[in-house]
Amino acid sequence: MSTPATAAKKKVPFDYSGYLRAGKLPHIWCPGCGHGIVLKSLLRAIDVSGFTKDQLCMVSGIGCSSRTPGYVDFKTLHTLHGRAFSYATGVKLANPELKVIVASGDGDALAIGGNHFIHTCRRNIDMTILVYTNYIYGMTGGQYSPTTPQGAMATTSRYGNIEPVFDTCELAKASGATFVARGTSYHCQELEKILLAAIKHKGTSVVEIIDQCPTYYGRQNKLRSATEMMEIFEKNGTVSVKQADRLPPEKVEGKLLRGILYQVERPEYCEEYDKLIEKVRGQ
Ligand SMILES: Cc1ncc(C[n+]2csc(CCOP(=O)(O)OP(=O)(O)O)c2C)c(N)n1
Ligand code: SF4
Repeated sequence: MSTPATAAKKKVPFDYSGYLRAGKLPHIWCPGCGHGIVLKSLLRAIDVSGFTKDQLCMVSGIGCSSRTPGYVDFKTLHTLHGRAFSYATGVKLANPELKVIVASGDGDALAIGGNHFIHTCRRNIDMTILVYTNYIYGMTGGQYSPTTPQGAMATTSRYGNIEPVFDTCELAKASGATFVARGTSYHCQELEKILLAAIKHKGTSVVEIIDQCPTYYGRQNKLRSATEMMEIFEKNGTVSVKQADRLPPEKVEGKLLRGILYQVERPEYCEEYDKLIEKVRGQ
């Protein structure tokens, strides 16, 4: 199989097939959906991470983004809406040697699963959480989610959403996550690097990924194509942390920051649990 590095050197495309379950394809995603782009960035990151397929476990709840584990040839678990973090915690505690990756939509992670999300971050258990922010509930037909912008249309906000949004990254940081980052489906090579750093981090790493749902968010908000939606991520919706440092504040205001926003070291939950077992056994 060609790795991203060897593929680039040989000028041949990276071969994703070794990481995919051919029998599960074609995937369910609509044309133009961002979730497939994110999967490709993730697989390239995994390829350079050094983790073998058997060392990885991908867990999800329910939603279009939560279908991702079905397509990858790792250990996988497709669970209940909003409960991926609980299952992932169980997997990690039972098998601390596994690298656990959670795929969760903004509805799955922040609405029905919001409580599980904050407590997972608080524990700093070693897992990588991907929050797919497409501003809507995709799978169930376009209801508004905790990240739907104020004023935006959804099937449950026909006159515009009046609810303020969650800042996913601030929420993760405040809850105790030790690695917090943001990327987009437009900046897919940058996303690959962010995901690699997140996978390598020990503790809870949260990566918010801004991606597009052209079918429900796009159509209801007069964004006529996936390209138009991704151009917003590129042109006026986001700015990288590196660029932001060099720009005057008025050019950064109102934009989402991309890149690694926060990283610290703190005791990891499974290790603390093991120490406790040793202590109790020694008494
Ligand atoms: C307990 C429960 N409540 C509601 C649902 C219906 N449901 C399935 S997916 C979903 C929302 C998915 O949206 P999101 O998590 O943002 O992911 P996306 O589809 O946009 O990737 C809902 C409400 C369910 N399956 N189970
Ligand atoms: S409904 Fe939206 S999120 Fe779901 S597959 Fe289609 S474009 Fe993607």
